[in-house]
Amino acid sequence: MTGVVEKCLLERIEAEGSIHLTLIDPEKVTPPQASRIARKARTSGTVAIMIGGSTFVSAAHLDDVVRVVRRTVKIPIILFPNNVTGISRHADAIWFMSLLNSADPYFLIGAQVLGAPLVKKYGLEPIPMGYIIVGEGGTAGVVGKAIAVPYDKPELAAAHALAGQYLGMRFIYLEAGSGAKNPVPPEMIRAVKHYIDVPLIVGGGIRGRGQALAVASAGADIIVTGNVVEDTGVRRKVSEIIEGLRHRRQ
Ligand code: 1GP
Repeated sequence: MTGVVEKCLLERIEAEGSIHLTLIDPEKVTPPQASRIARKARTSGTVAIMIGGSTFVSAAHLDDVVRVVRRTVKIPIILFPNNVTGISRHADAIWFMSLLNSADPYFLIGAQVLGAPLVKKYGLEPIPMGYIIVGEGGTAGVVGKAIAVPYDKPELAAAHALAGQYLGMRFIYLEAGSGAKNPVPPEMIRAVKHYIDVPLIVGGGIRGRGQALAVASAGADIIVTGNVVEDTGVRRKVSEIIEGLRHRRQ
């Protein structure tokens, strides 16, 4: 069943072609910083705020960050958990995700079994998503014990993505790893997009307008940026990236 946050994402993709989501890593920010980032990103045109990171953060701090973002902006807040500890009752939705290329069953189904009852108890909207780590993979790749798909094997990424779709996942995420030197290459995005019918999310290493435009032009429906919003100049950076997406639509 499609919930309100998922509907909002789908409608915005339908209307705008490619949309932007801002990722806030609770580990890297204080609640006031998170509030500032969310406000500026919202003003710049980001559609929703994702909150999550690859390593450990206390439940209390995560709750504080989600609460303050909720007070600051009216756009959807979607959790992006790396584990059961990434679930907060104060968000609207959660990427209910499986790391499709993990060698560890915990990240394929174990954490999901532990987390599902909490998602229900907190009334969070679960959005099923297949997560695929590619290229360097970064911290997410190490923590998730991923066998990262090399950038020069787009057909392998496409096979993972299609398997995710056939298993019922309603979004597919190609993750280069936060702070990746190079974002997911256009050839890989094109190959995946060619195979699947569900929306494609791409993130990791996207720092500016040109990269956002390349990723969107290759077929990404949702672009996620995290690192750039942790630096100064959030509004300028996010505006520039969204400007890149608009350029593609013209
Ligand atoms: C990481 O894809 C996201 O999970 C965002 O990556 O921090 O490099 O923007 P960046």
